[in-house]
Amino acid sequence: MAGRFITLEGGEGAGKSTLARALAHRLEGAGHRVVVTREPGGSPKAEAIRTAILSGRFKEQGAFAEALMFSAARIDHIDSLIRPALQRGDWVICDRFIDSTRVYQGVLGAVAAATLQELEQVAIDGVMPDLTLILDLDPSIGLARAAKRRAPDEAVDRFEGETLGFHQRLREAYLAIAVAEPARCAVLDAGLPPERLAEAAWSVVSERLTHTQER
Ligand code: Z5A
Repeated sequence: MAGRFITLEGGEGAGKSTLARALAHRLEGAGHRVVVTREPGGSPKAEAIRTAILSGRFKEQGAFAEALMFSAARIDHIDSLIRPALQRGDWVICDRFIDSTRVYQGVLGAVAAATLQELEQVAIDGVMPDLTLILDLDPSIGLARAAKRRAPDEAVDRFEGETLGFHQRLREAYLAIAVAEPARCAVLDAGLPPERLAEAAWSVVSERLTHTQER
């Protein structure tokens, strides 16, 4: 496809949304058209599924049911937003994608890797990220950031309410993906201040992707 597809991954409060905006700004400044989106969500149908999942309504049904819901949202998101944007030649920056399913439902939810792999292939139908930036952060810092941002009357979401041990295992699982797929993934130190993190991300993007699509 003509465009480039970047996904941002990492734990709660790692700074993915903040970095997505900063990267989009840099890419637009370099003359690219950019679509910033997120998962679960990114299209009206997928946003409706997001609301249902994050309310915790499917927790009782187990991790496999949640994986199916995330995949259903992903199929609509790809069909209605991501694939058309990439076909137009736009850059797409997506806050979370397949690695979140692998980590949350696979490693932490104990859904078999082979099952998730098949589900992933069906859901993405060939739309694989060109680059995945993994924002690595001590989970106690990420959770503190998320708590600070939350309004006093706002409840924690389905995953934020898990234990610190859960979030530590999540961090390790992301690092293992980066080791297994070095050509696609790059790990960034998400403990850096936002401007320095954006600079580090921009170096990776420039080095790995921009030379392949000068406008
Ligand atoms: N999930 C799943 O289980 N399976 C799947 O397949 C998919 C998702 C796709 C979505 O939650 C949940 O769905 C997610 C996994 C699961 N659950 N968790 N946890 P979400 O979208 O609501 O939450 P999130 O993805 O974790 O995003 P977040 O909490 O909004 O964090 P963020 O985007 O990484 O961070 P941020 O909004 O950019 O920044 C958070 C705060 O930190 C904010 O006040 C910033 O100003 C501050 N910040 C940002 N960057 C920095 C730096 N560099 N330094 C200091 N402070 C910073």
